[in-house]
Amino acid sequence: MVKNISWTNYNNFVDDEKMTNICVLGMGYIGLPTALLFANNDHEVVGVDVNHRVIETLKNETMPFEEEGFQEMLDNTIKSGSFRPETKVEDADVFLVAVPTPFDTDLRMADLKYVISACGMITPNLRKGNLVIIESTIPPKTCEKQVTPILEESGLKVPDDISLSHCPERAIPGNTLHEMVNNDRVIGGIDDRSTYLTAQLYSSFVKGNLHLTNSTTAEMIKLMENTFRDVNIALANELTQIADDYDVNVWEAIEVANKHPRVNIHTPGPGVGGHCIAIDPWFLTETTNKASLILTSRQINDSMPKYVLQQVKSMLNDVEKPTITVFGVAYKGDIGDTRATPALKFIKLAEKEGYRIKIYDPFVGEFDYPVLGLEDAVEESDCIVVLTDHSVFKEMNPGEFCGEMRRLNVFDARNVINLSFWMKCGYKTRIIGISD
Ligand code: SAJ
Repeated sequence: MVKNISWTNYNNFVDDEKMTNICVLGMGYIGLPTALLFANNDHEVVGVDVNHRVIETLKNETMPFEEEGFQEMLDNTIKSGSFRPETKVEDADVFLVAVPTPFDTDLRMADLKYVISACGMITPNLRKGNLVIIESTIPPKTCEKQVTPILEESGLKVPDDISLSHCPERAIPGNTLHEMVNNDRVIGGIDDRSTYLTAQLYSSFVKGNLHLTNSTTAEMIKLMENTFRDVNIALANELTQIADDYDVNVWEAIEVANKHPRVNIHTPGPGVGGHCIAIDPWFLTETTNKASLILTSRQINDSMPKYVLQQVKSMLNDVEKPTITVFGVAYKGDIGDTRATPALKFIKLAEKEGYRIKIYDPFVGEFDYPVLGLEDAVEESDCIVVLTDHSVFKEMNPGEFCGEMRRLNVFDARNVINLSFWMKCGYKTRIIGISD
């Protein structure tokens, strides 16, 4: 049963355990911020990654990615010695695994190779009394069935000698620091002692509530949250297509429907990207044959790049081999992350139609296709297609580059552009979910 933390109960299980030294495996978007927060809150943290380049970058006191607030924390904790980046696992009181869980696209299930390998790296350093925490997103029963046997290769027993918990991260990229500190956390131990130890540890920096449960429930809760969002976005995307048939402005309809106290329809768009929302529903459903709504929602969201392309095609009927400029390939606004971005599918489908593609994204450096400066990207273009809700697109004045374009068309798959600016310049405009 999920219960709020009770420190009375907690005292029955935990007797001032020493949890000062933490070894965090995986210095990515979650592991590194988590390591820095512990190091900033009275722990001695070793941050381990098998990628030597990442460790070198950290040793030079540079964040490998941008997230507000963490550069300063890295400077301070490296200087004070409370955070040390290393390539090898070291003895510790607590081992925290925050490595990626890739999606196996052929099998449509979680690929646990990094979690398994990280647990294997810990095993030689395990001592009686250690706590192991898995933060990586994992399918239900992974702690019990996959992690426990690996840790027991040490000769120690889970949970008698080693405590084990799942404590999924729930912070949103772009606002990681605020959400890691202020969001509620779910903590699920393999037994009560594991749960309480983990709660004690996270209470050093988490200001939100700690919800205590068992490991399998925690694994499922994390996947349910992201699946809820995926299904809700799919509903918005399906309603958009239905509204188009009725010539209804779906944005207005959703806004008014959401005034109802118990309705909260999400926002339609060109599809769902990132490493979480588009993937976690597959982790939840990989061993069940009872999922239908969840899988249909995945299909709807995956079909959105095609829907956007159909709309763009209808604007360019009379143009032979059009050149289109994609505005935004990041999977969402104001970040440079392109993991599983729906823009990639849109671009590949458009190329198959014989379109020439140019890309502008002020946040993205590296991508599967060249990312150009604004002027190059719009030169001789027949249509701009907005796929990401970057703030810069909201106030962009197209007057500055009208002259570079061959034809003045814009399709906005995020409903972010300032229509009056574009219409004033003579653009033919279309927005997803708003019929002509
Ligand atoms: N999107 C829509 N319509 C919406 C909301 C989002 O089309 O109404 C699209 C976005 O454009 C993006 C994708 O969905 O392509 C996912 O973006 P997101 O902002 O919904 O989520 P992520 O993947 O950045 O982060 C999610 C968060 N989960 C929830 O909000 C339930 C975050 O709290 C999790 O920590 C993160 O997944 C994770 O790591 O699991």
